Amino acid sequence: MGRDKRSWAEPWKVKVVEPIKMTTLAEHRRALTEAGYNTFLLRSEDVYIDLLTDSGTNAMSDWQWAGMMMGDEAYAGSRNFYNLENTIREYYGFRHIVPTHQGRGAEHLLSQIMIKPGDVVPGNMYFTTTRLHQELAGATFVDVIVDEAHNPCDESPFKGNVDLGKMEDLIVKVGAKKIPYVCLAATVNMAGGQPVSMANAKALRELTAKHGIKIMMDATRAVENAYFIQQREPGYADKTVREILKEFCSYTDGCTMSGKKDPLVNIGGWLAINDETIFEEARNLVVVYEGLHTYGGMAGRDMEAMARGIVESVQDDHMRARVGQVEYLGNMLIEADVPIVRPIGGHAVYLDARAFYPQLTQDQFPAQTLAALLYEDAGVRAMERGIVSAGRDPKTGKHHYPKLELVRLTIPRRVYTQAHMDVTAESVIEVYENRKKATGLKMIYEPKYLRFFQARFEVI
Ligand code: P70
Repeated sequence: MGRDKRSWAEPWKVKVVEPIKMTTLAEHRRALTEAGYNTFLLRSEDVYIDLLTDSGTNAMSDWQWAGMMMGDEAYAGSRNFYNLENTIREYYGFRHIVPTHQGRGAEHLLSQIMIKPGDVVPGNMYFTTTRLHQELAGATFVDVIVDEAHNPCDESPFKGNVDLGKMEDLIVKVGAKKIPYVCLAATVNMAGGQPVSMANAKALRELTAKHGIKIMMDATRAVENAYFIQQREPGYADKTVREILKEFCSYTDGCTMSGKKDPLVNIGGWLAINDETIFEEARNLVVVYEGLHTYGGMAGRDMEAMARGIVESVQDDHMRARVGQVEYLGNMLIEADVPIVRPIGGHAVYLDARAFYPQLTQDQFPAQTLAALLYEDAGVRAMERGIVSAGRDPKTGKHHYPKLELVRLTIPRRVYTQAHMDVTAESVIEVYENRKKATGLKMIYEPKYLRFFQARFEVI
């Protein structure tokens, strides 16, 4: 076998372990009822394998932990801030950095500064917090992702791409003045962790430049996006993930960032922007909502850990093992004919709940049902990404009915082993075999904002 054909394996070994409780079926049933069939309301202690999210659940390296001891906890001008700022400039290439406590802090600042009431913000599929901040600032979100993204079976390699035709039509329809920026997410979480190609980013840059529209990237998983470009896009196989990331960012004007994903930490984020004026406003506004502009809600040690995490995140071997583990789980499910979103995404495997439960209408919450049944079976916690997550239209008050009705098995970085993936696949396959028995759920409590976090359900 050629050296380059061999299996991936983690480029690290384990130094510290955290015991997990081995839970029972009776315990799952009790916990599930108490949590109102919402996996967000389960206690972590009641979970065996936690695939709720890859957000803030990363394991840090010894080098990052060593950095935690180097925290400069000065109120102003911490050396860790300058290290973080330089690292972001070097790896992502943006000029100005405003630190925030996490991604939605950056989304809040960006939306408040750039959006005027009545504006329109196009994006390659919505993300929950991102769209809400745009709406709270007075904008309407318009989805301009390619149609393939809405079809779980379509195998196109770049299902995160922006449909440039939809984008042009929107510019003609509402006028460029009403579009402060395009929100370009790479990868696209709600589409199944699907990437955007370099060619698409470049073409979007050319189109928006003609109209004076900015591109603000959601860079939360842009390193995973860069890895997919290396693997799938002609001309990039010999470039490093690090080089590809920087080129991709060069077609955009700035980014919001949830540091809790790619950058391998448990908390943190930032807003990056090349424009001087927007930067000055953001640096001013951050002191109102987050903290001084040299910490933005993070401790000095958090900023140091994130700076070091960025350096580790772009290593090719890290990315190969990271995405390799997600693909390992996904391929086991494909072999067992379990319906999942294809191609397999960067941070998660997405189960197609509509295909599991054709007997349920979308109002009976198929994905919420599947997430609950999966937890009941084996204590594996997943996340609903369907109608509950999509929420309601703020104007009409009606449910959004997303085409995708998914359950996300999200893999934390450097946390679980291949054996955990095996156990997870066995449980998913069992739940799939019992699919005819599912009767759906009824929502009995619905909060106003981001309802999926706190909603409660009962079995029908
Ligand atoms: C997840 C997390 C966070 C996120 C993201 C993208 C593409 C921004 C953010 C916000 C956590 C989450 C958030 C809302 C609903 C469910 C889960 N995604 N952009 O699990 O960043 O959380 O740091 O404020 O994926 O996917 P932050």
